[in-house]
Amino acid sequence: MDIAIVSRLGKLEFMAQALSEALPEARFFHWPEPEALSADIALCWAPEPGVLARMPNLRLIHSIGAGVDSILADPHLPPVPICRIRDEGLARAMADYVLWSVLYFHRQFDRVIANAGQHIWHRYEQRAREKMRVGIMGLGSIGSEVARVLSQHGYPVSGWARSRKDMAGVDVYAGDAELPNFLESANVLVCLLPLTAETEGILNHRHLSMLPEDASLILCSRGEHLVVEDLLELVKSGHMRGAILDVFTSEPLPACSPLWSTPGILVTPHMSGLAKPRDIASQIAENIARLERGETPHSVIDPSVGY
Ligand code: OXD
Repeated sequence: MDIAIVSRLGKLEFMAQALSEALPEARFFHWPEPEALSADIALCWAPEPGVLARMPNLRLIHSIGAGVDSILADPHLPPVPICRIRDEGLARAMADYVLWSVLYFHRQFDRVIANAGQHIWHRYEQRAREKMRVGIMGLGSIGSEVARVLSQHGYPVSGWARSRKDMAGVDVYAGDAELPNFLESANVLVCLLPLTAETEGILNHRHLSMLPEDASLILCSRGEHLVVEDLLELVKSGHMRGAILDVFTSEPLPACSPLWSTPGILVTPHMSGLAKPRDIASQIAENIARLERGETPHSVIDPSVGY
């Protein structure tokens, strides 16, 4: 079994040990080593467009993350299954990140931390939890876990997805027609959408200005969902209270980005959910074993919808 690691980010060394332990029989090649082109399986993160189409023996493309947008960005993908990582640990880690972020705004740590920098002692009136409605965009495996954890903590939770779903304790809105009603009630908006042609730029002036006054944004999906200038304008004008941003179109976020220094905006380094290399490698190994047995691998995505 020959496995190619295909990534513009290099050899993905952090995965090396876990992969060789989970797949002891496999031989690994790193694109652009020429042997990578004969591989049976490609493990990818942001592959260079066109490379996968040059692999005639390819039977499976596997993302090493939950997102597949950087793979689907290749217009010349060969017709083989594409799988993603689906990890409870990752969903739980993202739920922790979102819970922390909601508490940060709810308990006004954003204001208190800014005041502390100027040695200002000011105790804010505490806002009732019931008045902090959290709106979650994207109700896949990660969004559902985040919704579950937040509602367990007593927050009113709404969710928005492409199609209707039934979720205990969550007011679900579906499709474009229900997006305005969903946004109008979200005091904290959490974006966990997959990146597709329909969702790119969805966090724009029109949609963000539908949020109630003083609302905040938590972005841990993809930087491409957000129109940065629109957020900056709404935060500076005071319509929005602030944002916690974990993902950016260019990572690491360049030092010159105004996001670093705009009051109310907190930048974190794409840390909201990091699956453990061993968990990633064992899912990949399990999917390869399924393929060998002629079974459908787990977490195959549908390229026509983008996730
Ligand atoms: C992922 C990510 O897609 O970390 O797994 O963004």
